[in-house]
Amino acid sequence: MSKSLVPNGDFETRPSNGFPSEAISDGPTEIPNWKTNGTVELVSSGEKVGGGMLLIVPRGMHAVRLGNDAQISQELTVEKGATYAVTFSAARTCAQLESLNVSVPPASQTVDLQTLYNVQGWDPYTISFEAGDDKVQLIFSNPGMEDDPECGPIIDDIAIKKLVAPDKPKDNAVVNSGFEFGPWMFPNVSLGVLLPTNLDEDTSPLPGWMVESNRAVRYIDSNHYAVPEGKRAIELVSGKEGIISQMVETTPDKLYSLTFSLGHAMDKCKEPLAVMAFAGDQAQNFHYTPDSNSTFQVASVNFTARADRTRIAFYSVYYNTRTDDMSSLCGPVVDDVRVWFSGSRRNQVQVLLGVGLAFWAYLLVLV
Ligand SMILES: [Ca+2]
Repeated sequence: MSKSLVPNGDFETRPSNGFPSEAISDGPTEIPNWKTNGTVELVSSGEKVGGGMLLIVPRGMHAVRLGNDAQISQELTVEKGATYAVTFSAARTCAQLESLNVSVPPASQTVDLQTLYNVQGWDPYTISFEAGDDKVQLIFSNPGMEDDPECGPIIDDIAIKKLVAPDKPKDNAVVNSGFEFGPWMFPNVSLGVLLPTNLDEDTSPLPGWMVESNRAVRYIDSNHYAVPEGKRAIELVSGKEGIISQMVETTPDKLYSLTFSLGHAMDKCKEPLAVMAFAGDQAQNFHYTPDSNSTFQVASVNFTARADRTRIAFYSVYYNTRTDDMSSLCGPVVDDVRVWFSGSRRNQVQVLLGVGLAFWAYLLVLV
């Protein structure tokens, strides 16, 4: 088991009176390492609830279900002042509006589980916090009050990772430009990690970046997806409702280029794939054009900085789904984002000249 898992974060540690599914005793089940409040149940893979619905256990044999207003918590030893990302898997049990509140007081975030991002019915998510002390309480609670007491979110695989602030490269104004710094990902989970809304750039689970929208973007790894550069990238899975952005340092009135890799994750995502890229007052959309030699292409936007900070942002132009199940959400991949001083207009002129020459060459071939 990974050292990033919090103690009994996968709920596979056997309670002293056995798992409820073994029906050894009728007493309330304790959950080793966790404190509980309200109706918290250890559920087993293959178990059904009233109505015959099969409970989803993300991984392994066991997970927990939080009933109305119920919570589980655990005290963690951390490094005061450091920023941490918590990765956990969550599933909803009923086709109702379910959400999960994750808090490390005073930080608190509610994750919406209404959107099903893939057909397996569960997804890994991440949230982050800055440790105000060397002991913190990690609390998962179900803020819902549903009519059916058998509803309520299921959680599993809770892991924690201390985030390291990436160095700022000399020739690139973008921090964490290749998305290599981010939350914990289980090496054998193929679903990536969803990054929900995060407007606080100082404590983002993806250092340097914000998720501005109310839907999530997916953090993907090269073990399971095609990644343009390094081991990690972002897949924009929520159309115009999944926006990642960063405020980069710029010098007013200077000309810059934003370049990035636009790719296909090779996850059976149905094309067309396209992103809208923003840099200052410029916005441009780019379609991914498949090339047999590569899973990505490089795109660029030129802009003149108007202030000492310029916003760059990306969203997916389309709402894409996978071709095999027609419902799992997917989209274009963005990686290797660079903002650099282009100094003069020369580069732009060269590109235009190049395009012009190619056009004339094309005409000559036609003739
Ligand atoms: Ca990368």
